[in-house]
Amino acid sequence: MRKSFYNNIICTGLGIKYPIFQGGMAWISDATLAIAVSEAGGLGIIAAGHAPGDVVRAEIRKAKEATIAPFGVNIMLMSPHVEEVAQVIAEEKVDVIITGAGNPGKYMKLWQGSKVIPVVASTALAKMMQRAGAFAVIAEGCEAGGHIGELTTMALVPQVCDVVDIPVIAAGGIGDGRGIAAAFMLGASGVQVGTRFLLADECTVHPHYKEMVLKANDIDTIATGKRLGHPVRALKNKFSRDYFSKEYDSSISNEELEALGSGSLQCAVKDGDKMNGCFMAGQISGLLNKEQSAKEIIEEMFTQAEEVLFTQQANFPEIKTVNFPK
Ligand code: TUI
Repeated sequence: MRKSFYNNIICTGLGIKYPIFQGGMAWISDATLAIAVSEAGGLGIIAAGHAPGDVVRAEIRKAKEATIAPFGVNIMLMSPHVEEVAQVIAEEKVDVIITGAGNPGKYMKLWQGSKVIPVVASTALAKMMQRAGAFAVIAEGCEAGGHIGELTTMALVPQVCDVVDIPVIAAGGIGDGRGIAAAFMLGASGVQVGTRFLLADECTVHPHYKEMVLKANDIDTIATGKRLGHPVRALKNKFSRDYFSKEYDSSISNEELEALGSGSLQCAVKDGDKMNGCFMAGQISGLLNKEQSAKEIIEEMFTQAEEVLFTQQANFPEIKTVNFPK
């Protein structure tokens, strides 16, 4: 018998081959990317982001037509269209509903036909979600791109694992097989990966977005938006540096700051405007250096994770075999 990640609770519960979710990235994770990931054996996720209900419904129908594999929809709870999107995903009976940027408690009843997996940034919300009937939770650390909480993945995941009995999926800072192995060691049953899937061939972002992620080094992301209570991690560029300095400028009002941010993500994704766009991406950007198909990404990550955990101790260079004298 060989040890493997497959057929664990996440794989059997959701009907997928690999316990990996593709992050639901606003404006980025469309049906095309979700289909590719689900066809490759992961869980593809369509991000509703700020889109209205009819747009989300069209993406869901597109995915249903293209694949019989399960897929999920991520609803961003700060969206101006949240009520209508909540209704659409209930009507469409999607397999998995992921929630982000808030507490989905009031929708749980409406979504009873689907498996609900909320993103949590604290143990308190994780416990509340277990009580509310969530199938699992995603514990996302602040290494992640986009909207983030306070805690790191390393600190958050084991603490969440200790307070819930439902499966925990780790997210934030996972970009290769070592990250998967580490997540499992912290007690996770699966991983969610965003930034690496930005570089998937099937990801339809503007080529400048991919170029920026490929060029990024370890310290090239910054968390802005703390003053307004909604921190967002993005690549450093003119937009994010300006925004960051304006947060500390008392002559700028909160309304002005809010206005400055609006439309900036779309500007990055659709126009590829390297100066004025908000290129949301995680701290793991610095590790990523190639574009591949979604299938290659998943297979390469799990091959490496298996090597690290099950085959070669050589991958842990500081763990030595020693013969102690008797
Ligand atoms: O939601 C995300 N990441 C996102 S959403 C997004 S769209 C956006 N655009 C412009 C400005 C702001 C957002 C881009 N990236 N990740 C999931 C996530 N959820 N991370 C952290 C949380 C979270 C934080 C606090 C979830 C719940 C929470 O608690 C709320 C409560 O009421 O207890």
